[in-house]
Amino acid sequence: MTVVETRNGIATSNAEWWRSAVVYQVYPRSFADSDGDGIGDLLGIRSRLDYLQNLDVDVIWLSPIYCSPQDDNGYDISDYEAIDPVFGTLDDFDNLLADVHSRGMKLVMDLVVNHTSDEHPWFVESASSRENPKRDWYVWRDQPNNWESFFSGSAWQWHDETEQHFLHLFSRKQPDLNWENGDVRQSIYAMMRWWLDRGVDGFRMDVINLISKDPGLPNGKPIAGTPFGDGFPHFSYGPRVHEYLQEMNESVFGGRSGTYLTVGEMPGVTVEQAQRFTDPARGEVNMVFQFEHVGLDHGPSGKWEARTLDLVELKESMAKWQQGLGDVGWNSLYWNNHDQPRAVSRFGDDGEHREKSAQALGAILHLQRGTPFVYQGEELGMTNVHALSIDHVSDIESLNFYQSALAAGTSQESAMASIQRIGRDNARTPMQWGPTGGFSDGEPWIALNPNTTVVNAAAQVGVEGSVFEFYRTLIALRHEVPAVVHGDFRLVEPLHPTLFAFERRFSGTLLTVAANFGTAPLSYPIAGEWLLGNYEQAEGPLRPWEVRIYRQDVE
Ligand code: TEU
Repeated sequence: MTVVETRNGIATSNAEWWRSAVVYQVYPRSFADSDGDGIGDLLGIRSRLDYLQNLDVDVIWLSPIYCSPQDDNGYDISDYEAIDPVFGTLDDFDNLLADVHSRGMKLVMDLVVNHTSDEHPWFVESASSRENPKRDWYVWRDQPNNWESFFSGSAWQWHDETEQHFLHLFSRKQPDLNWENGDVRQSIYAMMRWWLDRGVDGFRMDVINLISKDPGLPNGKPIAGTPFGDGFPHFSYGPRVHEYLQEMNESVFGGRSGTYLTVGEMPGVTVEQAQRFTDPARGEVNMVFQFEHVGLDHGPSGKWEARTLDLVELKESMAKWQQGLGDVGWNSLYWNNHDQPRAVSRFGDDGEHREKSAQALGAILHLQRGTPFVYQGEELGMTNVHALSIDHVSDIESLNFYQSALAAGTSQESAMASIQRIGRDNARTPMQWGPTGGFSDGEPWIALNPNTTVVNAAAQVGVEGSVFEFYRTLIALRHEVPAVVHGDFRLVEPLHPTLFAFERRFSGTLLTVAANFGTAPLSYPIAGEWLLGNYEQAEGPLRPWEVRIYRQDVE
């Protein structure tokens, strides 16, 4: 391995550039529309690269842009090696990639290989007859088990023509691939190499801890009040998942001179499992997306049931992951993405203290150890939608939930309240470029959040004290202060109900980060020299949603 100086002046292996990088997630449908059809596209993204370069992010992760019937907004892929016409062409992609690279940034693709679309030629063949050579590429059974789909209802779909059921953990248009079949795996690895040959810099791997299932596909424990069982223990972290990831890593990245970023999305992953997945010595993935902190406000029956978020639990969870992946492995850091409600609405205060709380959340995340991911609009403090009616809901998960909740006797009001609180459309409204939107000249595919009049990029870029400029400073700190990247982590005052404070220590430097997650003045004296804050520098108690960062030299 070559040893190089990174821009923060620490000698590390350049193969590990992702440790000091900040990733920006683009949800292409909703980022920027160049042709006025109301749907964002590749040319739109290309026209906004100045904005991303100004923010100083290192990597762009694109949610899926492949050919797709768009049943799940592109997470249902019908051709892995073609761009959906709604987003552009392969030429547009190559031009975008070249522009990203010429600006010193990198680009990471979404890899969705737990399932394909039912319109993918592989599935079309597989479904054509029981004798077809690709029959075994998907999971077919005479009898379904009792697993429930993530998107409500049974995880099995009856297929009339060939008189068997097929497995779909997500929508019925997303049949699960059978990873036990070696030809399936080799075809996926070949496709990944095809993208690397085009020049991409890595992959974000969709639900990659679900690819190996318990081969017997046993019933799950019955879930009270439903006809279903909990299949999760049988379809996640299956017996061959490590073997598959090692095989993928070797077959796809082995022998290449380039170095790549890989992040596995892993619902339900534990710290112990994540250690194994991200231990560099095992050659699987660089980091995982874990879900613990975004599950703390879920009730016993799941995400649609509200539970009050407790700051002490949030701190405990985050500290656990910081410690657990401190010596071996690596963390990803995120507050939100295209599946989660907006961070400031969920963890902060999106009313009076929207800007301060968005900044405090930014600091708390970006100053932890790991690779931070910014979801488009988070850097502006974009919020949930709030006034949404079912006629305007677009997301398949929310629509299916609404139907099944009503069928089970839930009131319309209560089902809508759940969707407004935690539905995925909250994150998917168009990027707010200016006071009238600026996303598209046409009618956007999903309505803009009306607060674009006040919450928008034009009002923030270059404006001192804005959420955007604060994020820019946080990203710069990661690039410039080695303790941000490499420092160890210690939570202080773990039981304090409104203080979120921690220390990072590295090579003679101690950083202290302290935030007031409330509005009452909070005394927490910190030693050292002032580095950054989201208010005018002052002594005395922390003001509402104030965050302060101090630096001192230590032994
Ligand atoms: O998400 C997987 C996942 O487990 C959840 O976040 C899921 O979206 C849902 O909200 C559970 O309640 C990934 C993608 O990020 C998501 O957009 C896709 O819909 C899903 O996989 C299927 O590809």
